[in-house]
Amino acid sequence: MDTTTIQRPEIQTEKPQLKKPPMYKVIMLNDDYTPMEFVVDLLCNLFRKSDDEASQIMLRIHHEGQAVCATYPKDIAESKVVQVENHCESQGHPLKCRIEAENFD
Ligand code: TYC
Repeated sequence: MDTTTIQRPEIQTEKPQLKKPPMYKVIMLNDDYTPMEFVVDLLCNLFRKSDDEASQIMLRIHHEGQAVCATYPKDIAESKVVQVENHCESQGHPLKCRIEAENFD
């Protein structure tokens, strides 16, 4: 009888490590000219906030100078900034926003 052992190739049992994409905060800045109602509408329409949440974020920006509106992967965060600023410019408002990397582990 042939007693040769057949060596099986190692079977990889570990799952491939799928990394979450780094996230970026969209931070909206205060100014003295953009109407409060316009900012609330913008937060509802572009960031899908409820009326209540949009009002809270708008007031935080107004009182503290800036606030985080939402976090997204980098390309989406950048495109939100462009959408916000294009919309504001088209309506004659100076509102600005910027992105900032979240702290990564
Ligand atoms: N400070 C503005 C006002 O008194 C309101 C405002 C809020 C403007 C948030 C910009 O990102 C902003 N009309």
